[in-house]
Amino acid sequence: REPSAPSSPDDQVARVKAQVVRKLSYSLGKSPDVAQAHDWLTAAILAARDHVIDVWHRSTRESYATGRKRVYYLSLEFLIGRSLSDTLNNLGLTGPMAQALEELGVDLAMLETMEPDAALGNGGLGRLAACYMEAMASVGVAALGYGIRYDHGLFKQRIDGGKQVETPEDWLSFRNPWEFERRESAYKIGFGGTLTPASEPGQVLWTPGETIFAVAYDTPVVGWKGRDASTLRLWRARAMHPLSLDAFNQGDLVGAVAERNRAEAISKVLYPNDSTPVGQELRLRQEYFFTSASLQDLVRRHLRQFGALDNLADKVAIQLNDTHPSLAVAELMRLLVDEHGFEWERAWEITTATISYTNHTLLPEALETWPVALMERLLPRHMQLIFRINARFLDGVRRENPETDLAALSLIDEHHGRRVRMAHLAFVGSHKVNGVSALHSNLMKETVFAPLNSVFPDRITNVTNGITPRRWLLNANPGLTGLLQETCGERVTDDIGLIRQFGALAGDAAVHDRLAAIRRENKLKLAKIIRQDCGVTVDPAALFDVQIKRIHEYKRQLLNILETIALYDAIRSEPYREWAPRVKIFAGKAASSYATAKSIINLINDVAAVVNNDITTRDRLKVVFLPNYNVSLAEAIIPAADLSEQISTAGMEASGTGNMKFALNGAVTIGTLDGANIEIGERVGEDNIMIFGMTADQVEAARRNPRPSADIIRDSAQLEGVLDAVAGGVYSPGEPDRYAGLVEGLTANDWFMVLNDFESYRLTQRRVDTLWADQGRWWRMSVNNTAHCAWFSADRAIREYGARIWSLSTTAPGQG
Ligand code: DL6
Repeated sequence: REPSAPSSPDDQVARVKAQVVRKLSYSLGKSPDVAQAHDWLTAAILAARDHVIDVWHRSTRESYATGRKRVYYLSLEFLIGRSLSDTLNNLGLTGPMAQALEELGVDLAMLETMEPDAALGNGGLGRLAACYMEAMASVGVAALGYGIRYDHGLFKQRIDGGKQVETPEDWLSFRNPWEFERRESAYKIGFGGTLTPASEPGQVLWTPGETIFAVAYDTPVVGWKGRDASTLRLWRARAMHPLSLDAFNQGDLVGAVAERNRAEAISKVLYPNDSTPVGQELRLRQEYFFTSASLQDLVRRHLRQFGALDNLADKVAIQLNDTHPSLAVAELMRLLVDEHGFEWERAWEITTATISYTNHTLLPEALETWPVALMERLLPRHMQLIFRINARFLDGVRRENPETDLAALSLIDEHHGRRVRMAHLAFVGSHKVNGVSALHSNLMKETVFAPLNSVFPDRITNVTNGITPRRWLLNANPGLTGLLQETCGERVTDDIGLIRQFGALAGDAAVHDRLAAIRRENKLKLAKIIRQDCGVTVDPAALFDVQIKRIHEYKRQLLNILETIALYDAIRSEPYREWAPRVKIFAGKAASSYATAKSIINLINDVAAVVNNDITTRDRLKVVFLPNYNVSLAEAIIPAADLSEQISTAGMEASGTGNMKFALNGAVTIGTLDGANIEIGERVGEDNIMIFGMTADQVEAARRNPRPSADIIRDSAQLEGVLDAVAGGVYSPGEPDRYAGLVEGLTANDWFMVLNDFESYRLTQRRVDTLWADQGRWWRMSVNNTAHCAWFSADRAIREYGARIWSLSTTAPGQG
């Protein structure tokens, strides 16, 4: 099932060249002599897309012919980034395309940097969905991802005077050459309206007060070596009546397009928030819109293929990526009961056997709930169904054990003004519920889901997250990939598990030299970006210490910058000591409404301004905040990192996936015993990871019985000085009070254990200095990280989902 190969490399180049020129002429209407760079980019994408389509059609035909089970991955976010480079790489066409373009006088690498990032996600959850789409195509799982085709993805971030400024993202401004609009696949999505009993008992006729269309846009996602292609089907909202001619003719130009604007608002913007649900109607409309369209679509496909819905669970697995698509439980019940005449019990059996749910956070503020009153107004039939699901569930529990605390189990939270608990709905309506790291899955059982876990003790399982090695190693780090091919065999790209053999070379000085040269190359590239974007010159010989992720108090960029200040103070007080030169690199976006996170960005930039202009520390310490963190920037930063900062408050980061990308690329982790850090530590060995700080149990105990902050500050040699400097305006002389509130907050309630973990973190950083000074030791650690992280491949994760959650018969071996 390899892609069909032309007879010789020269033929292949000639063929690709002809394809690009043809696209330029006949799809874009440009001749090579007048084509602009973006025309070449589009032509190259369209040519690559044709190759993907061949695979895609073959995959689709095959899945219909064999009738194998399909996985439907419902996610409000797909953080795709760029696609050209990965697609060419997966198809084995990078060389031929580069050569073909070169002969046309165009540089492929330059074109690739012009492709806009598809930023249809906030962070880890959305990037995970994108990795899984590619991994499913690589291991041979028939899959469709469903989401929303936002006109505007995650906002662009600029740093002005040290502060985050948000501007709209506009990835569609040059259209999206990867996608196909499917006007024929449009579904009606209803909101509001009235309910009347239908002729059959139990059935209800819902007459929505408002109806809009969901129109499909399909993008094929090709797997490694063109093995298979999955489909990403994103929904765009369209009005039933885009223009009211009556209103227009009466001069009411705004009223004439009011319906259109209201409808299209649904797919207009991604919510720039991944940790607190925005309690707004539009968000709920988005959730129902894409869930309903997706379920209608998969039910229609199933009926077309199999003629009946009774075997839905045998042929379909629906995975809910967090609670955003939880309404799928009620919507599938509505479709089965009201539209297809199933009696309740059978419909419930089918629903729960088909659906499963992944939880990605235990943060209370991120666990979605919706007011019953809002649900009743917007989705009256679904609210009725949810009440019925709840009543039957609670009745069953009461019958089994009359003593049970039903309020804790109920799908309705009665304590905060009657709200629907979406996580409970997803949990009760699924046959399996998974967490995303071993620790997180255990905490699910012990904390938020403890009551539900006692009723369904076999329901919670764990699938530790994974990342696609194609994007995050093969493509992002060609130098390291080349070395791995030399040392572990060419097949390492097909079977990432083979990198285990690299571990045998952990003490090999020649390998260390090669690694040092590769890393230096990657650092030089990053240094160029830093100079362009931050105006700061950094030395590639310095230790690149990196924290890149959403800015959040629990991720503790604040701990990092406070320790940076401590280091800065220490260097200044002992300028003649041999300090390991460091570049502290930060990047990440703060939710626009999250004032504390924005203040942390401001502080990092203020500290950078002071440190980078101080000649006493100039060769030893630099601090940079790279603006507009996105997938492409991560691809440039990760292969250049020496130290990976994974320093969340223990028990709060569900898994992390950045931690895996860094470790696979050979960075050493400094981290807490949190999320997947624990599993990384288990694999790479405790000598090859720098663990510090409190455990999740200790955090919990400290929250119940907090230590006075004065005591904590007294126990540290430097913390007091650091806090005083920040609070007193040393880093914000123009506005001395700028961080007084931030520091006051920390000392009043150290919820995220920044003060508590400070000293342990600081001392561990000094151990890092010592290890860095012994480069032989450092590269040994680096080799051991790369060699033992194949397990974090998304292919392994997908196989676990396939075996334990989706009941897929087999997926091909290999690949980690
Ligand atoms: O599972 C993917 C990713 C984890 O790696 C992160 O640890 C976790 O924070 C993130 N969760 C979310 C949840 N947001 N909401 N709602 O983004 O998921």
